[in-house]
Amino acid sequence: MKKRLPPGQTETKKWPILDLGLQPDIALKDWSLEVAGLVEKPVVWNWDDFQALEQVEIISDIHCVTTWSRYDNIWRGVAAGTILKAVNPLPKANFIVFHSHDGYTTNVPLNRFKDDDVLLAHTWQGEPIGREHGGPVRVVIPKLYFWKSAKWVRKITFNDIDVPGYWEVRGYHNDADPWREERYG
Ligand SMILES: Nc1nc2c(c(=O)[nH]1)N[C@H]1C(S)=C(S)[C@@H](COP(=O)(O)O)O[C@H]1N2
Ligand SMILES: [Mo]
Repeated sequence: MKKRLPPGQTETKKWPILDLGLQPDIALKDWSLEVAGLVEKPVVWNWDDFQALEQVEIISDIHCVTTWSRYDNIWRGVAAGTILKAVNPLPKANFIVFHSHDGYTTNVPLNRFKDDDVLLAHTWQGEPIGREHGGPVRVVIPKLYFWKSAKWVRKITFNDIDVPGYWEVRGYHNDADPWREERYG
């Protein structure tokens, strides 16, 4: 059986807060999500549009590169698969960049976004995700270190080339697999 705690990690029961020192305050009436780039049907969803999409609940563990892990987070939101079905990426779209309201960006291969545990979450343990943790909506990609899970996400772009994000150009590993300890470099 696969161990639950990746190498070099320590379990924590609390949920630490990490950001660039800026926590954008986005009212639901002002919230939108744009999905653009190499897709057949680009979209901009407002809050009601987003809530009208199929909603799922997914339980997953968080692994942060700063060595904390937090088990059994109950997320609710829209699965990556639902978004992919709506926009239909073009065959040459192999990479994704998430863009956030604080200026943060992070990149993943499309194949990582396709995992069935990936979602855009608005709820954690039955409560709306707080502003400090990236609400109204944040990305959750459980199989990668948590810096790949963009808080306050406002836009997703599909690209043919891989465009490194905020931490990726500052020495973090491009791939971020906690089981391979892809932390830096
Ligand atoms: N928009 C945005 N998303 C972000 C960050 C950030 O600074 N801005 N930090 C990343 C990092 S390094 C981590 S560990 C997690 C922290 O999420 P949390 O504060 O909810 O624990 O968010 C990731 N997503
Ligand atoms: Mo992190």
